[in-house]
Amino acid sequence: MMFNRRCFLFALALLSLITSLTSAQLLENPDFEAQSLSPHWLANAKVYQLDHATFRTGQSSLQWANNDPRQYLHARQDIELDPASEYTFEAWIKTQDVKDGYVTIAVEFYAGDRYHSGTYPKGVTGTEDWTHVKTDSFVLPQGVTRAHVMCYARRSTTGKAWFDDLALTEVKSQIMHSALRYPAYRGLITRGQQRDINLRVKLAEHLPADASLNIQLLDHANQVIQSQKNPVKKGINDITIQAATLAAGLYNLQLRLTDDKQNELANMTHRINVVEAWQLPNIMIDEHQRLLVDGKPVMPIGVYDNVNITDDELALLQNSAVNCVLAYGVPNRSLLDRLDAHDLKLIASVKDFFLGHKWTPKNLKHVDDEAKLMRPLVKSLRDHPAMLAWYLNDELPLSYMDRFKAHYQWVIEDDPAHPAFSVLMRPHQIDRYLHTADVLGSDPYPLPHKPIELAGQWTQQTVAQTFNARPVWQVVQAFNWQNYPKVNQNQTGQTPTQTQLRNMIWQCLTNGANGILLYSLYDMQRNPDIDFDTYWPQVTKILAEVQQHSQALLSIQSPPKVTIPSGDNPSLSMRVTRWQDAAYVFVVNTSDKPQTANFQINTPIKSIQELSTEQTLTATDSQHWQDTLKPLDVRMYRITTNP
Ligand SMILES: [Ca+2]
Repeated sequence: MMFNRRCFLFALALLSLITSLTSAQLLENPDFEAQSLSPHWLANAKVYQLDHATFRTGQSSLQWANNDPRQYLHARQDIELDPASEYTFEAWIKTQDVKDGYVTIAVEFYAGDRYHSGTYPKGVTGTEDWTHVKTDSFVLPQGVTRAHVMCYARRSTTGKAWFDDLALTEVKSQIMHSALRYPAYRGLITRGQQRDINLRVKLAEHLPADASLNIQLLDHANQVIQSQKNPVKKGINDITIQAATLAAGLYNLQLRLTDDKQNELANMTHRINVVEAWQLPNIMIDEHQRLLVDGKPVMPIGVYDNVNITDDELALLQNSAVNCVLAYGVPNRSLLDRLDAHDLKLIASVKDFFLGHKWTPKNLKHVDDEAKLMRPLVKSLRDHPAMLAWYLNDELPLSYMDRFKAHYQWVIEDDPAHPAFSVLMRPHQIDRYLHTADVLGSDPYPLPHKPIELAGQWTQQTVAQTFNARPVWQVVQAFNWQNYPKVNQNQTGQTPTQTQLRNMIWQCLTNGANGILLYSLYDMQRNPDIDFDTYWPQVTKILAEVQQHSQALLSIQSPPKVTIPSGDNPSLSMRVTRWQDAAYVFVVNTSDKPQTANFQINTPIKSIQELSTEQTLTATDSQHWQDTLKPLDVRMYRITTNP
């Protein structure tokens, strides 16, 4: 039993981590300057090697050498493409004595594991110096979920060749992205409290001049209640739509982007749902991007685990600041009962109900089965008091976009009372996922191979990409990469120390996250460099501190202005709030060197206390104080001010 469970845990964890190693760029290691081809390039060493003597730029290239015409091997990289965008793929190729074919590049598309189609530019043969090879621009065919870019030689080709300076470029992105900033959460407006609708529209670089946005508000009978036309520009457009007094009911806000001849360039519909105050769900997201449970703001403090979590483990969590569990596997009522008995809530995973990926349930054989399996499950658990949210997507790529939207729509229809959460691993394109979930997050796992600042940088990008219209719940590394040898090219790792874990969590919080989840409980139980009994008390201490300050963090009272003079301390991040009768300033030093900061506040200081040490500080003058933060330290000041 134990053995089976471990395998299960490992398999699920791997799914989540396999793709996390890739970063924001479209291709990894496109110039072959990294130390090894793996993990980004899958290339058979029989014919593919890094060559440090021949290269177009930098200090290396990819060499292909083949004497056996029966040997037909590819070097490839899996990539994520957006169905709404158009791309090109190009490379430089040098050849030597290439015969019976040519050396080239290609992009191949797959529907699940089934080959769908590809784009195959003509390549280079004979002996040629560096030659540019490029595909025509292409889009993702319908139904395709995966794509590979390839460097290879056609079947039966022999000789030697080099590849360098590859580029996969998005030549035309989706022209319009839009989100409601009010009412942001599922378009919910409480009748009688309505105010102007606030819409953010982001328009691509290739927007024609004199484009305009036609906006109509339609009621459930498709009667136009309101209509307006706005001129728009490239980039961000914030548009206000005056709210007429609306009766309770469903409305559609229809956007049509047109050029100067009234040709439609794009369209989008946002749902508006006017409800009576008593109809608001007990669990929801408010307009400040906070989770509300029974009307009160709550900071989700969670851990990843799975549906087989034991009662002993739940008891352990109950005695900590953890208030929710994200459980991999198919959720069930008995799990919810057990969580409820331990005062914990569930983020229930339905992330696997997609056709055509590695973890698709075996009984899901056709795309229609997704709804047949997922919707009854959602309906069967939605009334359980331990339900907190639905987990819709764990790092699946953009090619699933139409189905992300469908799954989200099912949750909205089948369970209006719980938000939907998705975690992505490319924070720079999270705006594409705005209409696939109510809550978004990203999962930087930087240590020890990447800078610890990644935790804050990803959070900042994620918050910016959601237009402040979605709460951001961040996933924080609490595992050692050595637990994942297959995807860890360095084969080394290190569990974040107490100082590093605290630092990463507070980087997320100071950059705008309103929830955090640790990845993962099962990793903490198997990290090779620190045993669980030593680590868990350190973790609970950090989480208790987050919980202690969660009401101050989530407070929406207008805060004072606190600044650190520019040029000073770029490695500090800060969140300033006001709660009850004091101002709170949370500051993180992401540097491994001490940092001295001079803080300025726009209101006269009466007293300053540093909360993690309970130390009283003395202000430099009525509006300044100075403090030195140790390497990777987090300081939290409670400041009372004179009126
Ligand atoms: Ca190179």
